[in-house]
Amino acid sequence: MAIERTLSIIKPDAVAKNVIGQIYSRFEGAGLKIVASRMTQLSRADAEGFYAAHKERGFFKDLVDFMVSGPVMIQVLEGENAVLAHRDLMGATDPKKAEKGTIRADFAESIDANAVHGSDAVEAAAVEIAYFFPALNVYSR
Ligand code: RTP
Ligand code: MG
Repeated sequence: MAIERTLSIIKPDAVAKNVIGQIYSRFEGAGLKIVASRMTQLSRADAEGFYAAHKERGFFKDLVDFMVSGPVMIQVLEGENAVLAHRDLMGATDPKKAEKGTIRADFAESIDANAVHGSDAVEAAAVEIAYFFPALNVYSR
């Protein structure tokens, strides 16, 4: 099994709901370690840069508006097959389609306010981690 790192964002809706701890418990319960974390309020430039791959999509402006609507909690998770393990915990993008017991099924309101972000591949994770965390602020143990 490969030890991987992935980037997780607890989005403004879930931070506002005060469920950061409940979501962290799910990461820990699945064997994912939090090796860096930071609460921040994204600027439009931060959010547009982060989601640059989606800039031609019709939902891009709504996505950026939502991501800057309140503070987010950003973390690096580390563990066996972390990228897929994290996506499994998150559930489908649209919470109506998310499997029971997933973070989005339990905490998300809509496809826009869908509680969490997770990198979708190891290569994307490396880029996303570097976007938010300088190497010195990531702690392996
Ligand atoms: P994320 O990147 O946030 O982890 O979500 P994801 O991989 O499950 O979904 P992705 O396709 O990467 O889309 C990024 C975010 O854009 C919003 N979205 N809206 N209205 C729509 O059809 C639509 N499709 C995507 C969602 O908030 C999604 O999380
Ligand atoms: Mg995505």
